[in-house]
Amino acid sequence: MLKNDLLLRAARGEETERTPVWLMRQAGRILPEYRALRARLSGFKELVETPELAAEVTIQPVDALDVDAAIIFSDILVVPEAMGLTYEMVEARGPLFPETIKTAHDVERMRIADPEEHLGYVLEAIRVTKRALNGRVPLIGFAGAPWTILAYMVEGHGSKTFSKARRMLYQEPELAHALLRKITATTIAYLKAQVEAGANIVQVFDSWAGILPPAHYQEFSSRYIAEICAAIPSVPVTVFAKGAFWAVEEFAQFPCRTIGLDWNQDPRAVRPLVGDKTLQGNLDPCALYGTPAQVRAATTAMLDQFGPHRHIANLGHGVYPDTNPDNVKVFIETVKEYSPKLRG
Ligand code: 1CP
Repeated sequence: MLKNDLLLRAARGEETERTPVWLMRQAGRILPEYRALRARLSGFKELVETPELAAEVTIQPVDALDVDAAIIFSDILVVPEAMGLTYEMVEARGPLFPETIKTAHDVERMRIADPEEHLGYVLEAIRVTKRALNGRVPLIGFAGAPWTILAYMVEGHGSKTFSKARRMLYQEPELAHALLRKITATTIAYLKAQVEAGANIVQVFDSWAGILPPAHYQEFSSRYIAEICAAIPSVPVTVFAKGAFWAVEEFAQFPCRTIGLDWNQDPRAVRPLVGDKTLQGNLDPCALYGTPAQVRAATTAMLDQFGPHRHIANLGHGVYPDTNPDNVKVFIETVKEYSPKLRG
């Protein structure tokens, strides 16, 4: 039994006494306690692959920030690794795949991962976290959308353009689909296993949605996200496709419950397009660089735009590591103080 189930009730579309709030990337470098723990370790992967440590940093923001949900500390790139493509996390630079996907043979070599066998450390981290949370708040599980995972597997690292990955969609669409099918099968099994391990809601991150033209988005991304949503009927699913403003009406037809908005989207324009779906978002992460009074004003303006119900307050993307945690607290406290007033 959950003591605070605001997030789940809002996700299901039920009316709540106030708007729930959490932040994408809430576990991480904004917190001094995260940096202290991280400094004692060999690297990011040790943290991700040691369930007790992953659980500890998952719970840090619940203690420090009093958010309404925890998100399991992991990364979307554990999925390509489970399929057979190892990643490194280079300090201050980001992920790097020493080998990438180029040919049909490379795609054939990739396995549809077995969650217990290849991602057991994440499932164990979820179990440890659930025990330690003891029902304080819901736990969010997550995975990358197949297109975003393909982008890293083909490109090998972060990129502004992901032009190698996008080239594959034009030059070898069948090869891209073969890989996307394997990623989708892995992701469905993985998210189901996360739910079995204790995740109360899951989020699909399509971080690189916005670099595709709409026709390619339908052909190579959204149809696979729809498959994932249909395969997870037991908990609410949130779809966050950064930059894909054109896809919102399509998502409204998906068997998902919540649609994440980035800060480029106007909630007042989106609301009439999405029926009874819940919306999540969407304060500009840079708004947290303002003074506390500015953060308060930006947050109340955002809450006014979404209205009282079917909203989960969040940023429009992950919180930036150099954000002052005091301003993050102002954001959270403003949601808690102001959103009940919206209920009149
Ligand atoms: O030690 C460190 O602080 C390294 C930075 C870091 C962290 C804290 C990385 C490297 N990943 C994470 C954790 C992480 N990644 C979480 C934790 C839970 C939380 O939200 O609190 C989550 C949900 C992710 C998901 C993730 N990883 C995404 C999707 C969300 C998004 O931000 O769009 C993506 C694209 C990644 C890849 C990745 N991992 C790390 C970096 C620096 C990147 C981006 C690289 C790039 O620029 O392409």
